[in-house]
Amino acid sequence: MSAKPRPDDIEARRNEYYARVGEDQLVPLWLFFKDWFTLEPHVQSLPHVWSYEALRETILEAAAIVDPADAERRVLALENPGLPGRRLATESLYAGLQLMMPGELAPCHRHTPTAMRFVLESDGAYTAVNGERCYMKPGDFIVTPAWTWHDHGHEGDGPTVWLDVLDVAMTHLFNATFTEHYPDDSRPEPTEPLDTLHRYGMNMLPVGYERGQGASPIFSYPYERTREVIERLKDHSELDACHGLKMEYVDPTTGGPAMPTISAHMQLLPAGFTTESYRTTAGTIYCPVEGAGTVEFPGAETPAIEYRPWDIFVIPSWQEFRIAADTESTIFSASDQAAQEKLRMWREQRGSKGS
Ligand code: GTQ
Repeated sequence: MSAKPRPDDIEARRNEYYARVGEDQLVPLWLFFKDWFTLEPHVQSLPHVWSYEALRETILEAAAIVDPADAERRVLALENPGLPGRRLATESLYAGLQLMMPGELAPCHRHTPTAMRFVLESDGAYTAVNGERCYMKPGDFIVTPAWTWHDHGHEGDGPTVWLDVLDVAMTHLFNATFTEHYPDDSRPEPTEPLDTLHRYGMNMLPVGYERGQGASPIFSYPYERTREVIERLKDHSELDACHGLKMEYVDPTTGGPAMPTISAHMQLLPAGFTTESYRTTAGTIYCPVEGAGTVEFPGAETPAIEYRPWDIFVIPSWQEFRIAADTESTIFSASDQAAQEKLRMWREQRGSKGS
């Protein structure tokens, strides 16, 4: 009966079909299956380092240009070179460098994105969460849970600089971003300083406390304590080949990550230690506190990253790397591992992909 359609005939019929279904908001999956269901992640973000020496000079210039009272926050977003125009450090995390000068106040607001701060320079500046002031010192890690009122102030001397990391790309993805400004340009009455640390962070909990409310009830994890823990452990601890001595900041009421979406860690690498090759789907933002070294990308053309204290570098999802510490290094990091684990998406690979 009918002959098999000629190849250019079927091609024409397909194209006519694609155009017609397209008008009805339909797309044939077979046209994009391979693009979407990749054998492994196709990552756009790139490894990148911002040197603190250069960053510091640049953010200080902003002091003369904008005031946090008008700008809401005086922050430079760290935009990944592989994500132009996206304002993101990795596909899932925003990172920004915030500056406060003596006497300044940043207005009080709250938003559904969760925020964390990692302090680079500070003497006498505070961030307040629900009115509880937390005076910042270099190396401190601070949690601002979703929908908590927060404001910043500076009562000391010299510039205060910290790194903000927020999960705002996730609230955008889920169309769940809300922001509210505290009424009348005011702020909550200050409460007892360090209250939450004493109430929840001393291996005890108030009777009847409802555990696991999402984020840690402790706002502040001072570097003094983190450093002491690492110092006390380092000489008699077996070092993980991929991580050295690596400790996670946790919600003490659950033992889980301090925030529902963002994981935060501090790791120590002894002088001369080189980690084994490693990769994880958790794109990670690093900030060394002490030490100097190199991040290498075995088998890739990506140039190595040299790090010094307070530099900020990003290692994207599924990027194989190893860290070689020239001098004893303590390195803070924040990633989306907490969110990925909850969604059962997180993976890691220890050792080289070739081996
Ligand atoms: O300090 O509250 O980098 O709301 C971005 C959004 C900081 C903050 C940022 C914010 C803040």
